[in-house]
Amino acid sequence: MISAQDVLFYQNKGYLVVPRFFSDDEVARGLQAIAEVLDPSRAERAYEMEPRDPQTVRRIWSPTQKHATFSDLASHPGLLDVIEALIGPNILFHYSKLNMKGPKVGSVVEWHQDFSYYPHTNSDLLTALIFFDAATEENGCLRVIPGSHRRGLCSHEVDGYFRGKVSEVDESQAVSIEVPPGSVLFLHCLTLHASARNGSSLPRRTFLPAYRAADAFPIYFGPHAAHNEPGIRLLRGQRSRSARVEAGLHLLPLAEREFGSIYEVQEGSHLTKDLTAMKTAGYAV
Ligand SMILES: O=C(O)CCC(=O)C(=O)O
Repeated sequence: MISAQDVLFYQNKGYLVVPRFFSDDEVARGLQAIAEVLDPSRAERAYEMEPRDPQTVRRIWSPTQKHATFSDLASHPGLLDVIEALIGPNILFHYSKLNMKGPKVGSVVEWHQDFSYYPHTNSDLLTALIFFDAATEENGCLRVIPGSHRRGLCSHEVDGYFRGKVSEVDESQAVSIEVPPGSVLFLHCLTLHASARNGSSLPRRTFLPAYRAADAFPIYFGPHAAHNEPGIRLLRGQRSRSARVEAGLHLLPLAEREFGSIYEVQEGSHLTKDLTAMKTAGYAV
């Protein structure tokens, strides 16, 4: 469990790192589950490849629906204890994804706030980034701008359309999240974050289950957000009979064309791509 000081840190900075939260055995089970999901004999190919190296997977969509190890990790009681301390007792599972960040190719993720992709009535949403490998600057660790969640939602548009990235960020404020395997980063949905290309010979595989307070309801139902809703599950506490609403304007992620992942909309490859395979596989941003 975390301390009152940890909760204050999260409230002030918009993130919290718990090093070595999961044991080496749990990490090994996660890596084994990745290998099983990617086994070529499996009929379902629910993943996205690196454009620069079409043999390398960059993203497994909805891993909690593909392997029990991931749904068990996402509902791990110790993890939920931390989440309860950060967003309250009534916790919904929102969606999940797994970023592979492969050696030498692992794609760049540009600066963004997760909330821009799926605005809700309030901002008690967070993602737990569970690192299966050591994360270092060399293999493209996550970078965050501490305190940026307190400055509201930035525009993520280019030429009047949602492109899932913020162009003006003061990178001198950025902190690199370098952690050993098994560590967890709890990330507020409004905290600006990014990661560089993996230039190293080591992978940086990260499982990302996302959560929200039960009284946070989606206010945007475009394709890349609405497909998560059927998978919403109550993990702890009670469902809410009312929506808690934070004042202010919520920008909506109105893209020029539907997209399958954060990578595509940031790169602009969604403007030309055939998205049929992603729609059938149940993708997540
Ligand atoms: O794994 C990363 O480097 C970035 C994760 C992220 O921001 C995302 O997938 O939305």
